[in-house]
Amino acid sequence: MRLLSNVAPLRCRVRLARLYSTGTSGVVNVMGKDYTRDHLTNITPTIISKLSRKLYNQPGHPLSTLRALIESHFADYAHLSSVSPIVSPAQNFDGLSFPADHPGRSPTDSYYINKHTMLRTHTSAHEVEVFARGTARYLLTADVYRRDEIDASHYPVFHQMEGARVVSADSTGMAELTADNARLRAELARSPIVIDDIPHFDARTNPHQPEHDPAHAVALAENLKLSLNGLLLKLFGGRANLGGDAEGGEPLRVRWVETTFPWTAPSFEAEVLFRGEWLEILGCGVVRQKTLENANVPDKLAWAFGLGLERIAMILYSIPDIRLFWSDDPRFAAQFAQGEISAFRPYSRYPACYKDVSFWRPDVAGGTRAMHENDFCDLVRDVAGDLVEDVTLTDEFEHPTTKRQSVCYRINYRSMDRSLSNDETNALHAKVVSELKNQFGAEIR
Ligand code: FA5
Ligand code: MG
Repeated sequence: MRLLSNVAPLRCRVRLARLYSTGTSGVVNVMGKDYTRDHLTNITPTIISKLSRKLYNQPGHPLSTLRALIESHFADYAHLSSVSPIVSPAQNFDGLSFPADHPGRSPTDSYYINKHTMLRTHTSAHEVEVFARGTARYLLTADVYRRDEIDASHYPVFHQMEGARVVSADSTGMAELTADNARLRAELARSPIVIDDIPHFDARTNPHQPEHDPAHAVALAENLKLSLNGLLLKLFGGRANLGGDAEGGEPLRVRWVETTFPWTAPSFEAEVLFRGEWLEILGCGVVRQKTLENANVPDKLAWAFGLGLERIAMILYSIPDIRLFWSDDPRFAAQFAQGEISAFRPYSRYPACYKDVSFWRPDVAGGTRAMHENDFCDLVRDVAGDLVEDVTLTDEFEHPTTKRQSVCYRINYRSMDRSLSNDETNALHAKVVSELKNQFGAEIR
């Protein structure tokens, strides 16, 4: 959906004074604490209202059942949760060796309370502190926050589970992994699963760390993949609603692909074939020694993974829209029982109502940058909450002489629970337009 690059030249500095009503001074209260605002502050009331929901603790909620299922696969791991989502950029990025110019750090992509404090964008933000406590094996379940577009599969809050295993960097650690690998390999060989594997490292495209003995790197990467193959078999294997051939007794197909993360090498993603499509389920890798040094455990080796709970739950429960996880409608909650995976039965689909808004793209964040699509989406969420189903950029152009950019967004208003009246939709849309003017000084076309 993003057609424009998010960097646009600075323009219209005169409008600075009436920018973003929430302002760059004063305080913002988050989870009972006041934080001083600054030029990075972009957390919104909608996001603040999500911070204490803990869907993964709600009995019967699909995310809670899924979490318990994954915990049962890693039964001898420490099961951690309820860790505050408020972290420092050092926890979320620096401790994990994210480069200074990594796009994830941008306030267009992440929620900042101020320059010292942000909402975690992934559960890996807690790796260093948990490693530092000496925890050898853990799973950590938490809500994570990313500024993003609005559609059926994107929501600014979602849930991840991080898993990690630490061993000593000596013959004891290697013996532990080797024995475990033999056991897991034998188990999987007897199971209905087909694994499209790739080498545990590739000197050119997915190298092991220079600090690692290649044999150690292989043992770690193999242990990581074997542990996750077993998990994917537990989650997806033999599910009646797997669709297609799987119901006819076909084995589960898992595919491993190379990727990169700043704090792991080698790094991988696992994909599962579901209804004819390969779906990315998780990212993982062998943890860089730098990360273990940051945790004061330089004489350890580790692997880690992070998986997205909504993505898996939407597949296993046939849930068509990510907003449903947040629904208070009893027709959603009453369908599910803790510990059982069952297909969601849609209760109805109410009419959609499309409304367009065209405006000259204003400057935001104290005039430091042009409005990004994620800024617009946050504004729409603050006005319309979960009554907005998706937002699409339908047109844009740059004025040949003034170089001002014009954009047109189409907002699809649709409730999951009821029919919206025309009056209600018109009022919501009028509020979006007036907030665009008030908060950002946008000129409507
Ligand atoms: C990460 O977040 C890494 N922290 C994963 C990791 C952990 C790597 C430990 C190495 C070691 P990524 O951004 O790809 O990576 O997200 C991981 C998973 O979260 C994805 O595979 C997907 O299942 C889920 N996910 C990512 N973005 C979204 C989204 N916008 N909505 C729902 N699920 C998402
Ligand atoms: Mg990914």
